[in-house]
Amino acid sequence: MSFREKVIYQIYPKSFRDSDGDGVGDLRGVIEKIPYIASLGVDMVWFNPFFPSPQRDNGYDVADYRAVDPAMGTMDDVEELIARLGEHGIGVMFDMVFNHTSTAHEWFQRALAGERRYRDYYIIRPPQADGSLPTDWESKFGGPAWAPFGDTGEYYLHLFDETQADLNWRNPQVRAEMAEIVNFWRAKGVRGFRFDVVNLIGKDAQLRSAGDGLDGRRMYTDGADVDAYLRELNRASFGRDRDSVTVGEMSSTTVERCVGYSDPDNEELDMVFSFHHLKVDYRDGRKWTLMPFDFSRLKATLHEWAAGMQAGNGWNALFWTNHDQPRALDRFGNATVWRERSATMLATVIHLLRGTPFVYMGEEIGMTDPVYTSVEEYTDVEARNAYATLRAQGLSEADAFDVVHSKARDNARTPMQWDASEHAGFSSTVPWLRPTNQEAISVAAEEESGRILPYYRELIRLRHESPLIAHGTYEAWALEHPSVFAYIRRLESGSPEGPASESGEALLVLTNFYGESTAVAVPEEFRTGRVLIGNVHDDDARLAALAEGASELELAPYEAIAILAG
Ligand code: TEU
Repeated sequence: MSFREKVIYQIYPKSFRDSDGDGVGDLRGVIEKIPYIASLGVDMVWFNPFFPSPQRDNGYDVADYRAVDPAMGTMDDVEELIARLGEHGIGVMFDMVFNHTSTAHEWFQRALAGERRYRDYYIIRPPQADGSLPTDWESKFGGPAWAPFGDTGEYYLHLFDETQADLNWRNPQVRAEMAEIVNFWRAKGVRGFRFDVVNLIGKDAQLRSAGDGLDGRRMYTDGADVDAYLRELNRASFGRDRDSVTVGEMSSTTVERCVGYSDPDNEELDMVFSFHHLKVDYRDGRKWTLMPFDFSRLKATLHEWAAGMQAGNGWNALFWTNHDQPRALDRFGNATVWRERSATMLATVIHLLRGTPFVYMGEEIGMTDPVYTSVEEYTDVEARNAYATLRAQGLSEADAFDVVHSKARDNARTPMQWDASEHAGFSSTVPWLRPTNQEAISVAAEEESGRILPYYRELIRLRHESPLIAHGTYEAWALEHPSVFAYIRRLESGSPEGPASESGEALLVLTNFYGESTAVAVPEEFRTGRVLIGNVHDDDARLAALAEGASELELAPYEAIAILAG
């Protein structure tokens, strides 16, 4: 099965299920929940890092790529997990954090101890002649991107936390090490690999300052060498498996570069995560601000990426939420009045688009951001730094709290809500992050009478059954509509996966992003069509009106409807 036909489920292991009562999720907890995962119908599970780590960035500070953090389990547990998921035909995707290691990694420690070989694994520079830092680059988590390298008087680069030292990919030994790590996991049956911020591995060869008063990102993002490094990694590791599935996380990138990374002819990666559609509620492009989302920008961005990637033969990973993003329901839907409707609408947008859908744990039951009342409840290094910065900029405690409340990555990291019990069925004790509304939102409640979970199962089934959804082309529709996002998918009868019927197949997807009903034009070929899936169940009269000559369809609040051409 091609990655184009798959749906991938993301599990944040720290928050999925705690099997041993320490308040932190673990691999045995995931094993317990395999029947649930299998019931979703997903094809692969992406696990956030569970490798040994000081946990300064929740596992993205890896101290050993070939072992399991004792708090998460053992190597036996990983092997059992891979085998047991495999019995259900579900593959695993591991998170390869290859732009940087933890400073606790043996390589960094040996570099600090003066071993030349390992010093060359990192990016270490003396200060400039005037004593200032080597470049003007800033850390993504705030502050400068350089920290003192022991007492040598030199500095090492860290684009993220100070304990996440950037690796020197110009060094062929580093590249060989990374390929060997992938091969270590391939030998254990791992076929999926997600590469963390992988478009940052090819920094400016001379490591120059950007000098633009910004954060320096143009000097280290999408560098000229990234493609060559990816191709080399592909050939030396995952490219040897016909059934591998790879996705690169691309920070601040462009459609053009992502076409290059994911065009199969280039033999780099299968697909990319990009984030521009999740920045439409950033004021002036800055994350730690408050702003309602800009719908016209959201549409323009989704369209640009769908059309642009198709034109260049690239492939998108499709997602609304992950462990770094607040819950989409709170950003683009209405989590209070229209929770079920807006959750299923958002799901429809992603699952029927051209690309491979990713479901982030809890999204399929309509989980929302936690309702915390104190900044102390936020644990993430980025949120803590941001709060301090906002306060230093003069924001009141209340205003700084509001920003953190809506933007913190902790929002997506609260425990999976299995049932309404005190600790949400996640743990027998107080979890590391507190769930706040499991009485209303849980797997148990959804299984009993919810609408979101069955809808996700149906969307996942459709991706498997419909070559039109997996392989069809994308075409914009009603791009100027102020509240509807719409598109058409087509599968020509001549195409390899094409339908038997001579005319081909076509699907119209209409989604209303607002709580008021609105009318949208329907192209003639769909007026006598049939509904493939929708989240409002009184279609009949409206479709009859269309068949009798109406040219518009009235969409209910947050309605999603997909119509197959008749
Ligand atoms: O994230 C990369 C990244 O730059 C962002 O998602 C970032 O966390 C966010 O924009 C800050 O506002 C990846 C991982 O997904 C993330 O969890 C890690 O913290 C980061 O890399 C460093 O490894």
